[in-house]
Amino acid sequence: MPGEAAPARTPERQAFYDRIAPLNLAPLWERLHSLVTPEPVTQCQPHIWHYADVRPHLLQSGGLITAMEATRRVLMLENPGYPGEATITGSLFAGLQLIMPGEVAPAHRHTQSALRFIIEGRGAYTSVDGERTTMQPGDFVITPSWTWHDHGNETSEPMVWLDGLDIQIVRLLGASFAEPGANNVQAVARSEGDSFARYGQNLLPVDWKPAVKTSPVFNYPYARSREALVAMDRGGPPEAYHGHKLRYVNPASGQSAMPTIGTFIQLLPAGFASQPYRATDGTVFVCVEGGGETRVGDTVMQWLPRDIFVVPGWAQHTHHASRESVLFSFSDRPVQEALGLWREARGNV
Ligand code: 1HN
Repeated sequence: MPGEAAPARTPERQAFYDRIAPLNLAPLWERLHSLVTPEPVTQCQPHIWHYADVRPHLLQSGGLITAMEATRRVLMLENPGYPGEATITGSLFAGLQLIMPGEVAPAHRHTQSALRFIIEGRGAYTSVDGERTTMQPGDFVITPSWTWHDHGNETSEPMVWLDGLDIQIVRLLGASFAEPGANNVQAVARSEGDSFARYGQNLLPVDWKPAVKTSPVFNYPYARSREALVAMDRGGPPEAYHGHKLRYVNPASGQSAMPTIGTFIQLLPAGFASQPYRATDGTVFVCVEGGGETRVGDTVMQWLPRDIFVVPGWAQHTHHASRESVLFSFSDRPVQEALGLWREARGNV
């Protein structure tokens, strides 16, 4: 067990540290207590972005730069505890992407995996390795690692979605690769709905073997997720800590739909108040429907549809739904689970 604090820094010791510093040597005993903490210590702060506050600025960015010039016109949601670090939890990236009518966000690929959660507008498409999917509010759409992707809005309304990426995880591991496409818009190679038909119906092509860890289903439509939650609610009482909560899975493995980002959707019945809960994965929530509040210590975050909020890892929290509410969420839980690190605590412990 590390001690409570670093040993005293005497002048003699300091002189020694100064002598070894040019050799790129440093004493562990000065740092041990802050490196190996008895419980998680994070810079991540609870924070909420109200969509009504963000939206006017996001739309202004539409007049400032084109999606083509920006490559991706995204306003990053930066955690106030990590200023300038392009992260919302410490391990994950989140941003709001705007694509205006008639625009194209040009094709590229990278080793970072991305999720899209559709916030506003309906009918723009994203294309993943030659297959397009049309996006509707509440849909959860995946861009797997190293797949070509471009987006286009052929509707007459702006389209906004939340991007979630494993940027900081890939950076930590030194595994970032990226390249632009030969063309801005990928050629369509398969008809729309092909992946959903093959992989999204509790059926799999008879001779198919998964080549990658990411789910072959790349659009999980909100209509289906919602139907499942509503049926669960009709079927019985909510679970005390999460209400009715489901995780999105890769149907070929039963594992999380994305290898590095866990994604979840939950229904909180009107008046439901969850019991205190915490887990080591800092989590980003989006209110899809309803309204309520989430408490983290002394911080109260009141949410309405399209609001986005973050609960730091290991921070005890409770949700209260004033109306029947649906929350989408994502975290690095699958990474922690794969490494045997994920922990949760239920109740006031
Ligand atoms: C990216 O490629 C997209 O493809 C969105 O839509 C957000 C944030 C950081 C780095 C790459 C996209 C991104 C991103």
